[in-house]
Amino acid sequence: MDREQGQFEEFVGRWGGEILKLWDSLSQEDRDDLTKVLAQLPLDPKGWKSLIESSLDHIQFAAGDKSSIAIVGPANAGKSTLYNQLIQSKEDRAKVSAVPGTTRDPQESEAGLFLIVDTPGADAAGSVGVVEKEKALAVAAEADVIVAMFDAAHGIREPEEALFQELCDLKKPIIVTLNKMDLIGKERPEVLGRAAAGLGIRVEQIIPLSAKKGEGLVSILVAIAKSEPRTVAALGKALPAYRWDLAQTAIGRASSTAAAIAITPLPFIDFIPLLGVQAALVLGIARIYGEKITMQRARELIVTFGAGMLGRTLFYELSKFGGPPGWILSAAVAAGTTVAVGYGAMVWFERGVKVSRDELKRISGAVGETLIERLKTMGQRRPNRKPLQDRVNIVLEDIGPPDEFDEMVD
Ligand SMILES: Nc1nc2c(ncn2[C@@H]2O[C@H](COP(=O)(O)OP(=O)(O)OP(=O)(O)O)[C@@H](O)[C@H]2O)c(=O)[nH]1
Ligand SMILES: [Mg+2]
Repeated sequence: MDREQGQFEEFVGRWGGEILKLWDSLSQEDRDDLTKVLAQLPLDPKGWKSLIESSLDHIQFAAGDKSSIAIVGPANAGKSTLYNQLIQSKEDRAKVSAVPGTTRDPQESEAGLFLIVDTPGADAAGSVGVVEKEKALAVAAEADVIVAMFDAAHGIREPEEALFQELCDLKKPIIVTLNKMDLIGKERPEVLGRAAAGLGIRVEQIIPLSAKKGEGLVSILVAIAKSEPRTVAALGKALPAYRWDLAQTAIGRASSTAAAIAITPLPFIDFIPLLGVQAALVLGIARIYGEKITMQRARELIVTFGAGMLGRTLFYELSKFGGPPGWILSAAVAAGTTVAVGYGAMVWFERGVKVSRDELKRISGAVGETLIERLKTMGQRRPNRKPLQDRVNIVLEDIGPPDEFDEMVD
């Protein structure tokens, strides 16, 4: 066995099934690429651990292929309405009606992405209700992600609580949504608060929705993408209209990961893992746009965008900003360049054009400056990775996408 192989085995041993599955799913070419990178890294368990923890979910986003999302909830909550909003093919449309219990069997769209399931509502009685609930739970148990939908007008009562508990027991990522919010007036906060209390979760964990009006759809998709990064490529494929939003979620995620990696003291040169995250981001964005590219190609694109130069320029520019602590500077440069690379990739795959270096410089500069300003409150000392990652995420969400890019896709 050669040295690379041995290193990889040890690496896998530590991180178990997750990585092994991912490794199996890669092409030989990608494996060779990765092996080359691994061979350059010294085997320091501490370095590995923090690096892998930071980037595992991001790798999953780039390489994962999960695609079944079950919409589960009491009868008449609006599950079929949401399903219809999300699927493309008109022939697959589910029947929607005011009569509870309209959907009797699980149905899937062509992409195999959304399974919709009925469960008996509060007033369901007799054997039909029980059978349906069993069908629902069986489908939910097979799904990669569960969207648990409740009815805002009906509220959370004992049967909903019981259903939610059973869904939680499946130990899958669950997105909770409260539908028919259009029927709720100014008592919105109370309705959301009561629902959260009834389900035993925080208000922020509930996504308010009006499936009928199509309000809140993006929030649901983004929540799915965040809770199970391995669904992102499938979501992009099935829902082209939302690719832009999905790609942005991916950029936010990669950039905060990049910031966290940049402040992790690693016994090797930090551009290697950073480049890895950026390559994974480009790969992931390509997959959102339905294009399969190799790791090698992703790296070539990053070079095409001029990211290396960007990092150095940005480092120089930002260090002039009142001499921020080193960790802030590293985080800002890493996140700023990753955002720029991500937007470069988005525009590349969406429109087939290359964004100018000046434009990328402007974007990374703006993101970097804002981060320096906003991270100062975290103090002089280098924080832990997770709080930093969370903070960077919040700042990036506040900044939003660069205006020009929004115009470009309109
Ligand atoms: N006001 C309002 N009505 C909605 C909304 N979503 C769905 N509805 C209505 O609620 C009723 C039930 O919708 P469906 O989509 O059939 O609900 P379901 O959960 O699939 O119902 P079953 O298949 O019977 O379990 C229909 O009359 C829909 O038009 C919404 O966001 N707002
Ligand atoms: Mg239905």
